[in-house]
Amino acid sequence: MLTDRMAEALNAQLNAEIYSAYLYLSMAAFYESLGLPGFASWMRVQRLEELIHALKFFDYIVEAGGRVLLRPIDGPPTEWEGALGPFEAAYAHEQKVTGLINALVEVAKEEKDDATVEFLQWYVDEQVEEEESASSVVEKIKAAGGTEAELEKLDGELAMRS
Ligand code: OFO
Repeated sequence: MLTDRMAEALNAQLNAEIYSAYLYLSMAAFYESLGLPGFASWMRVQRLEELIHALKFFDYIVEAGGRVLLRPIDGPPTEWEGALGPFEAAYAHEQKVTGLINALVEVAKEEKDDATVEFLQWYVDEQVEEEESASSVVEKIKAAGGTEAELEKLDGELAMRS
């Protein structure tokens, strides 16, 4: 059984994961507007990953005897600087989410909730991948040097993400 504090913290993270999905969908829309469908496709896939993260919280709260409470989702930004802007923002966002997950682990430890500490380990590991996948694309965009041909090549590569 979750304590009230633990259930509240898990619900807040469920909300944050849905916000992440909304943010990445907004980035997909931005890339569509730049004529970079491969970049947009990468962001659409990321949006689905975030919904999976959210649903894992949903299921866990229910299984652990808590109540899921869906809250309003903040509106995401809609404009960034060029092709690099969204991925730089995505990397910064994932670093922030890592901090949120770490704080959640601390709450679970303070609540002496071993099951939730164990459940959260999946997210601790996942955040290492999340940061890496955003930062690796930041590096690729920088390496492309902003030329049209290189960006198009990278667009084709990012379109492969499934
Ligand atoms: Fe859910 O990991 Fe990204 O935000």
